[in-house]
Amino acid sequence: MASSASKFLSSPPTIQVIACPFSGGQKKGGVDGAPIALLAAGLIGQLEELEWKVSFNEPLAESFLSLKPEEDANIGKMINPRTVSKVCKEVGRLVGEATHAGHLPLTLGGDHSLAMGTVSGTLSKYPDACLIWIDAHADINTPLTTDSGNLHGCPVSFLMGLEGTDVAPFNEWVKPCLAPNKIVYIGLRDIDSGERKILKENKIKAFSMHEVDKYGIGKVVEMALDHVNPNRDLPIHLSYDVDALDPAVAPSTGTPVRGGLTFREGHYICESVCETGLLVALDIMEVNPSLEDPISVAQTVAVGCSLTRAALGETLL
Ligand SMILES: [Mn+2]
Repeated sequence: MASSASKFLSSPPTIQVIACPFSGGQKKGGVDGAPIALLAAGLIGQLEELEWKVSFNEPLAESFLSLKPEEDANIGKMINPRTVSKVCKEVGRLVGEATHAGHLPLTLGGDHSLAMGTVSGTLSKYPDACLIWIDAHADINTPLTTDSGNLHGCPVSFLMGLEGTDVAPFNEWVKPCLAPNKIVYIGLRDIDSGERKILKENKIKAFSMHEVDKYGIGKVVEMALDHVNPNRDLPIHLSYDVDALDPAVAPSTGTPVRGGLTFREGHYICESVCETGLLVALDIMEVNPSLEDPISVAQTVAVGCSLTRAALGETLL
């Protein structure tokens, strides 16, 4: 039986793999190929070797994942709003189902807009859970502050119910469920000016690469946990965007930014969260197997798998 399983899960500890081949939260094709690539790299067998029971949803059907462009015109600046809303709502339902069954949902994106669904699903079961967001970006633009209109840059603002997010079709199902003191970021280094203001005004805790350099990753993870989980007794949702890693480590992703986490820093975060025994949900987002040469793609997919294993019990010794 998986020794890394958190005390919140039922027995036998079970991972529910939710494969979301979805790219509608941003403009580059290919991120929808990530779940299949991660699975083809042997991820399920690797988790079984860590002694988890693994159940697997059929990937969300292609027909479900897009609308005809004429059916999904922009709303304000938001691109593909109806599709993103519909897909995230369904992902939220699946994550909610898994968590209520006492299983650990492992959501394989897809782009990071999906976290609107995954975090909603986790908080429906564990309203006191905290969120650890590993990313180069804060993903906290609102429909009012976004420049690009890409909803993968906005999920956190919807979860918090910030000004501008009370908008159809999202307000038909997204509940403002995340308090600003329940999230912590690690890895940030590319923040829009509107986001910088939001982070400041809401006193949201963020450890950028500057703090990683200054304190080292061990201290940063400890301070991050101290902020959102001071007594180490609350459930943790870990939402991991592989673009937090340096492009030398994870090159095949849609919005790479230089100066990111090293291979070990990236894995250390996962190992430390696992060691808390509090992990209840995991997202692995933004692997895009179509952007780079085959070697870089294989490297990025392999890192997606190894981060997942590290969060779910793999240790170096
Ligand atoms: Mn992201």
